[in-house]
Amino acid sequence: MTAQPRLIEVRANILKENDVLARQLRERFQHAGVTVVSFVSSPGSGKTTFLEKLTARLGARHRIAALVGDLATANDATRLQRACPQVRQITTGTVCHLDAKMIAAALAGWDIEELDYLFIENVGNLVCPSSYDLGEQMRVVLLSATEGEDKPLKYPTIFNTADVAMITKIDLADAAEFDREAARGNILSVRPGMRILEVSAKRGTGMDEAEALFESLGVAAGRV
Ligand SMILES: Nc1nc2c(ncn2[C@@H]2O[C@H](COP(=O)(O)OP(=O)(O)O)[C@@H](O)[C@H]2O)c(=O)[nH]1
Ligand SMILES: [Mg+2]
Repeated sequence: MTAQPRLIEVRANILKENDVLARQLRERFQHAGVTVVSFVSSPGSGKTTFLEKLTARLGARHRIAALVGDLATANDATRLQRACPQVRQITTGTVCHLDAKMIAAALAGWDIEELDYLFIENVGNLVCPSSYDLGEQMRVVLLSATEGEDKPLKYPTIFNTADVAMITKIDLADAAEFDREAARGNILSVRPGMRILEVSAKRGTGMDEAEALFESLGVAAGRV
């Protein structure tokens, strides 16, 4: 029998280590009563814009914090700070995703027992983040109206590892000749029954429904 290439072995070990750490994080979050939601998408799909608007709404009634990941710069943390003062930027250098170890390190010094919600913006990428559990309770994958309807078919794994899909920049759908029904069909063909939201963070379209979803998540968990 041919031996497994070493690279595959190392990768399997890294993922296993991440899963163990993510499980510990999930237990810690549950124990602390904090609802943790992560957001994944390609760069520029509108994660930070959506989070700016969502945290402004939820922040009026709940204690919220955010972690944001990028290869470089603290731009997103600076943007989010206005609506969500408790925010930390994770800069990954050359790494194309966040992992459970980075989340655990970024939480150092925070009393998560004091939080109702923790939002995590992953590094913009439709590939790498799918393999890394962050201990979150819900993962939301964003697809903007300017990216094309076929992305769920090309990047099925990220849609399969997410719980909810959010079509963003819906205000640009007509200009981009974005076929909403085709996009929904593609999402559902990859992940039958997946909940799909349509939003425009700029115009406010769909934001009530999005806010209600996160409210219900906290209430269902008995946390807020
Ligand atoms: N028209 C429109 N533009 C948006 C919307 N949401 C975000 N954008 C724009 O899309 C660009 C990327 O948004 P950003 O939130 O930084 O995306 P991220 O990289 O996924 O965090 C920015 O120029 C935003 O102003 C939206 O709902 N409608
Ligand atoms: Mg961003």
